[in-house]
Amino acid sequence: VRHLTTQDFLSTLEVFPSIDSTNKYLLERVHNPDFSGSVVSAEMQTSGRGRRGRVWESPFASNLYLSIGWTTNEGIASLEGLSLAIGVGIAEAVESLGIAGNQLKWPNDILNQNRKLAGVLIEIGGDLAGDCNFVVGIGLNVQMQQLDGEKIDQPWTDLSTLAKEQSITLPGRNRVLSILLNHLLPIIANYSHTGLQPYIDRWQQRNWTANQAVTISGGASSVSGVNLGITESGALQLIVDGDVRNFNGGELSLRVK
Ligand code: BT5
Repeated sequence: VRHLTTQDFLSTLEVFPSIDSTNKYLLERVHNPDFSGSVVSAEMQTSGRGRRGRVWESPFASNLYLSIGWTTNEGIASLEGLSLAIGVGIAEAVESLGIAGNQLKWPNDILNQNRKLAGVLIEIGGDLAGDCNFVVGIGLNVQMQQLDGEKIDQPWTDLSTLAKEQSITLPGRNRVLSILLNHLLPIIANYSHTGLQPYIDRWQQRNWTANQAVTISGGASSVSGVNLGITESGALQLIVDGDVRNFNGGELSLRVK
């Protein structure tokens, strides 16, 4: 087993004017050593993807659509909970711009005052017990343009709106990208040593709907309970009918009850 280091990343940085999906592009190539550790971004995506076949609206300029890909022989288990740590990294990067009030919605959304600012999609290929390929995809709204109002079926926001609301001057988008990478690459490179542990409190501090009644659903079934936040392995913990129960997995979605 060889541990990753930050030097294993940013071997290449590709910027596309337009692409179908930065995640798709990198997932198809990351097994090739030339692509391990690479970062791919685009000005727009024609089929930006979310989880479970959902769409990530990706209009031209000036948002960030970005994927970070690498191979590892440490197996999939070494990266359990990574999407939660990535959420913490994005929230802290945004806060370092001076923007307050970010919240994390399990498992993978970054919200600000109940509006979605960013989403994370981790995709995995290869041999899950051994050599596997990881792609972390991040969509961060910087200045949403050219989007007809009804396209996104939930409240959303972007950094420029938040900056105005909070009377902050935003740096340029390329600077935002570099700040984001400076937060995320060390998290990813060190994750197989650190695990989720250093991120749990930082996640809990930003837990959207902490101690509130929520419903989680997956497919046809749903469960309601009080949101206690995350466990050591990144499961969501709810009090359901007086019992503490843990819910795992990327197939579930959370909403306010
Ligand atoms: C996500 O999925 O939040 C993961 C989004 C990951 C996007 C990045 S962009 C770079 C890389 N390449 C890709 O192809 N994807 C990744 P999910 O939790 O399933 O949320 C999807 C839902 O978010 C949609 O159903 C809408 O409700 C909402 N949504 C779509 N586009 C949005 C946007 N630009 N801003 C805010 N919310 C959006």
